[in-house]
Amino acid sequence: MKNNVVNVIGLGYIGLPTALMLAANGVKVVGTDYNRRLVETLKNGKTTFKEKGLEELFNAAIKNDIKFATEYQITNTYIVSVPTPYDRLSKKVDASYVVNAVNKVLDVCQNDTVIVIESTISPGTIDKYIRPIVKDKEVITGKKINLVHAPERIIPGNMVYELLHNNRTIGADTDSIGEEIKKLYTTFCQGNIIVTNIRTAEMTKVIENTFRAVNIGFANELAKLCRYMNMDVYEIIKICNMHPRVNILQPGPGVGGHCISVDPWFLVGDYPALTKIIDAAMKINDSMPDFVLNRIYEIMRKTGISDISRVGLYGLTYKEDVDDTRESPTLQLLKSQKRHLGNVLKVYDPFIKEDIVEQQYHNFDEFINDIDFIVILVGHDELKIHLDKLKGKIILDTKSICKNIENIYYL
Ligand code: SAJ
Repeated sequence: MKNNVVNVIGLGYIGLPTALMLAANGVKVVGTDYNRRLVETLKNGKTTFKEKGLEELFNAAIKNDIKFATEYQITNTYIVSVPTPYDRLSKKVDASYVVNAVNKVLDVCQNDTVIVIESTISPGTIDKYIRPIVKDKEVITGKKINLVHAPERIIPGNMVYELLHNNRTIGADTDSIGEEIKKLYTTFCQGNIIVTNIRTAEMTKVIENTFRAVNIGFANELAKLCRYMNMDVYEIIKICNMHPRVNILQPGPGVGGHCISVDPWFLVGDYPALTKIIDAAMKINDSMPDFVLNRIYEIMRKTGISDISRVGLYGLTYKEDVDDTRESPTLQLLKSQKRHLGNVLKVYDPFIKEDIVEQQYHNFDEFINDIDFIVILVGHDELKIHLDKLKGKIILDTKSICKNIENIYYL
């Protein structure tokens, strides 16, 4: 890199590990976030979320003098990693955070700057929303600005390992800029780095998550079909997956997280007539929390449990062993229950220390003591280790982690 400092904008689940990884590998980094509290926490030597290997990476980055700030830095290389939500009605991407960040970068950046967008965006977002503001600024200031899209691919729960080992895609307007940014990522990335154009990079990222969403949707549809036919979906999937070309994913209580439950909607929002399979799969995934609510009701009737206050949900995060509750199936289920004027169910999650829902427990034993019927929505390791504590309870196991236990029901 011609200049010294890389300014990483947005220090969330992706921006923070990326900034730390670059710094730990010898790149001069300033991480910027508009959230003062978050920046203060980092400056005080504390990480802002839990993730395997993050603490060690943080210490290595601090040793190499990483800085954190709320201000955008005057430099020539920026990595933008801010949220890209979607509009729930139109299903289209909401690029306003990215646009704001790029605008602020344009105010301070030097001539011959590269702005790398890591945030997931729908195909065409850079041409539609980012390029026009960059072009305007180039005309007004005479600065040359280069845009790059380098979508992140890391999975929460294994982020640090995947940052190091996953292959990556870099979309750029010219080979030389693509290669320059490839060199930057090569400071830590041991996977293959493909350089392509920006639209292709945008499309591949969304398609990767759509592939997974559609396949989870298929597994969830099988769960519903097998429930209706009174068959064991897990045995069926296990046998089918012994075929050399079949690899069905696992059904579950719904799909959460900020990616798989969101990104495919970008395509449906922009091209509704051409995305029928994606649309159907997303709707099936979104219907799973209600399907679980129905199962709870069915099982209560079958087992004679009439007191809803003796029913408890295990797990609030969107998947196992992370502390992230974004789009979590449990939160979707509680919302739906409330909409149907139901009494709120008891809830416990070892990863969530603050009260974020009503009737939330912070002690597993107390939670277990206060319920007769446990609904497993997340397969945290904590539960897998203590399955013996579920003895005597009615169990609805939506993650298929309990085997050979009495009174067990599945999806
Ligand atoms: N899930 C199922 N059944 C399965 C697998 C997952 O119901 O067989 C559920 C999970 O419980 C969870 C949701 O799907 O609620 C998503 O979890 P995940 O582990 O499949 O994926 P994410 O959202 O944590 O991370 C994904 C990854 N993308 C792909 O696997 C294609 C990750 O590599 C991306 O970086 C990330 O999205 C992202 O940021 O785009």
